[in-house]
Amino acid sequence: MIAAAQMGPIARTQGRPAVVHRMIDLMRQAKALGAQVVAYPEAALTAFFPHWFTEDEDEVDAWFERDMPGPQTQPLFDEARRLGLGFHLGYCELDVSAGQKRRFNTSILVDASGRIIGKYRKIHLPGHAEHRAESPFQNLEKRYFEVGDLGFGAWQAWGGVAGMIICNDRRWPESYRVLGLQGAEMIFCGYNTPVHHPGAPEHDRLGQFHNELCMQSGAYQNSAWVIGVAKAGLEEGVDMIAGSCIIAPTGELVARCSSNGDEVIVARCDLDLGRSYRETTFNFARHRRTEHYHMIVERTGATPP
Ligand code: CDV
Repeated sequence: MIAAAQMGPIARTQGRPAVVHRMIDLMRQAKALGAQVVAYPEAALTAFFPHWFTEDEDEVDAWFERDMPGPQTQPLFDEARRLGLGFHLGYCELDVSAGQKRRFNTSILVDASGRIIGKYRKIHLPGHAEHRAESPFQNLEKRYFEVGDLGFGAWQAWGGVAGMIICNDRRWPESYRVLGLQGAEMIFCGYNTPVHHPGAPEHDRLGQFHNELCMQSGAYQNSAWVIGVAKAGLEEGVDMIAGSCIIAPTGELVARCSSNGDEVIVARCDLDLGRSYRETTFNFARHRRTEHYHMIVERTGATPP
């Protein structure tokens, strides 16, 4: 049984202890519903600060975690261990090594003993790096984060193979395919997605449709369960879509949040369901025709798949 723990808005002033308290409450609900693992959203520990511009380095660093677990996140790990529950967590990572400071939009998988078993750093960073003062809100991920340098990894977890993508990654078929090629059976994806697209308001009415469209096709085409988890609701003036959901390898949406706030949903994720697709319709070894993809690339000069 897998749980998705959607989170409602986090105020700019809400500190980590209060957020972790909310997360522990969600974790207990997940356990009570019979979950073996609970998944939290992208950048789950804070408000989604890339919506605001600042040049103050200390202010930026304050949104990041230097250690995981650190003193303020340790209670989450302790409670997971006490409950015997694994979890998926999105957070903003400040990596200081060899005197160099780097910032990533990161997620981890933690097993029931509290051990970090997998780490992913977001690859598809949306938005822009320059200040757009005229915009009602911004997406400054290209300013505050580096492109992830760990690739799309897959790990043995919860009786199968688990992988991670983060928010905008879910719109790109190659994110799922690189995981599918490694046999991923469960793909965790946290997101912070505004209802309004300042650059293309004509897309706004389709936000929820596109959210489901990309995750459902990613699940089906790669024979994997996809667990999509939102940070939702009106956060510091930015309205964000909800609709956290658990999607089967059939492409069917089997559980979906109904609120814009903190909410837990669960689904019994039968990994044999993925196997049946992986061995038939999407048997990559038998049916993929990669040599033809390369012929097209050579003829057209397109980017290789
Ligand atoms: N956090 C994100 O990656 N959000 C993007 C928005 C900015 C379009 C998304 O793809 O949902």
